[in-house]
Amino acid sequence: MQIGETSAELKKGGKHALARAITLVEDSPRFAGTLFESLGTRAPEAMRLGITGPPGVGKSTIISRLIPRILDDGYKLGVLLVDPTSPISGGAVLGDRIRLSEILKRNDVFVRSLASRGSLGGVSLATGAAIRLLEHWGADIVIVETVGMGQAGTDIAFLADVVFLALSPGAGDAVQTMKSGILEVADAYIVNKADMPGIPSLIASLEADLVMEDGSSPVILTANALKGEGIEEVWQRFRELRDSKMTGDKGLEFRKMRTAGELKFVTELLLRDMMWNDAGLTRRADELISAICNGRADIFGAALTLLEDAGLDSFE
Ligand SMILES: Nc1nc2c(ncn2[C@@H]2O[C@H](COP(=O)(O)OP(=O)(O)O)[C@@H](O)[C@H]2O)c(=O)[nH]1
Ligand SMILES: [Mg+2]
Repeated sequence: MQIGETSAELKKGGKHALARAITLVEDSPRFAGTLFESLGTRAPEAMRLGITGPPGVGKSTIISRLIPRILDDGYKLGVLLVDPTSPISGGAVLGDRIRLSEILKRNDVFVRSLASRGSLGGVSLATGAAIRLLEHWGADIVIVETVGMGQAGTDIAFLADVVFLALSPGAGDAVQTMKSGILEVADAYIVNKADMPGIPSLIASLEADLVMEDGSSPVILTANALKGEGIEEVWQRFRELRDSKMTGDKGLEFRKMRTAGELKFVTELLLRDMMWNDAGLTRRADELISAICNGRADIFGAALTLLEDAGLDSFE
């Protein structure tokens, strides 16, 4: 199918076209440009919720509980899982899983896994692009699940309006290694598996580690996602936090900061893609590699030569 046809179908709300479009941007960043050009004017922004945290704490289970709740409010919903190890229905109890699979057939919900391309839950170009494709498809809300621990995985803050960090007892040790990383980019915390022992001490260690800028206490919610308890609170708090963070001058500042990060990221990625797919530059690189190995050139000199050949020689 042609890109033009795919984008027309996608804008009409076609789930197959949306899936095809996401595959296209995953497979080739270069085609993303053509695709977005054919999609035309910018789609309205969705409300974006990031749910991150160590593996196994119940992120997917929380999301599988949020899906019917959000649809009940009449919103069109897109879910991206940058964590293929944990399918969306993986955490749900049997009866719910059957019900969820029925729900996922609806036209107002779309769930898709994305490869994290090697980085630990790190978001790829495809994640940002897929969010925008979901917006063109008409999503009001987009949820992104990522694996986030310590310094790794903080990129989610560049894509989501509000980030919830999910933890569970047993992942308590993880809190110690999370300082100055994912712990700080989170807007709120979900302590999941409330049915298990160790909840109070996990909350206490979180509170001890979190000093909010304005002296207020951090938002720490508890949930038992398996039973669906605490999910309503997650949904309500998301909307409150989103409203306060994304409106007014502060919201505009945040959007700019976020856009700057993403623009840089995408530009660098496209540059890399262009350079290493250029036959002339690849040949030149091969020559330079031999020269370096033979002691006739140094790495930095060779790199600058490549950039010069690519037309990027004006370091001012
Ligand atoms: N006891 C208990 N187990 C849960 C709860 N929520 C999720 N789980 C289980 O924890 C495991 C990991 O859940 P999953 O949602 O895949 O975690 P993720 O890796 O963070 O996405 C699954 O076996 C779930 O059934 C909960 O509230 N209580
Ligand atoms: Mg998961």
